[in-house]
Amino acid sequence: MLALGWALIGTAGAQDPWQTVEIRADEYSFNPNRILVKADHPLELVVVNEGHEPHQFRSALFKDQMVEVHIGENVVRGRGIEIVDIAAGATARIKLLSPPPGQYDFQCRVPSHHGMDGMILIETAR
Ligand SMILES: [Cu+2]
Repeated sequence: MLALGWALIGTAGAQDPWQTVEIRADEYSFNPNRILVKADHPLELVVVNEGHEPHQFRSALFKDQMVEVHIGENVVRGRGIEIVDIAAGATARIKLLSPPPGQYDFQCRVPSHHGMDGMILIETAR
């Protein structure tokens, strides 16, 4: 259960629903590649690798944040996770409890994967 996964780093308020955004990766793009969400509300990025090659989801957004990444049965939780590697056919669920406002690039930097770029715009909630 989600709540258990977050138990170590605090619990999102019951009134604070998750913002879930699905992003599909393939050769060689992310779709969508422009994402708009609200700051300070829990965010789950579901990155689905629909391609035939491994892809990455990298973002400076994760740099100073506590992030929880689920890929299949594997869960990694920590601060400073900047690169999430996603095998062909796999799905990574990347969770942040309180995304900070700002504009954050994301990309895949596997050599020759040019064009796999995008942007997450996190707006201050009103
Ligand atoms: Cu790639």
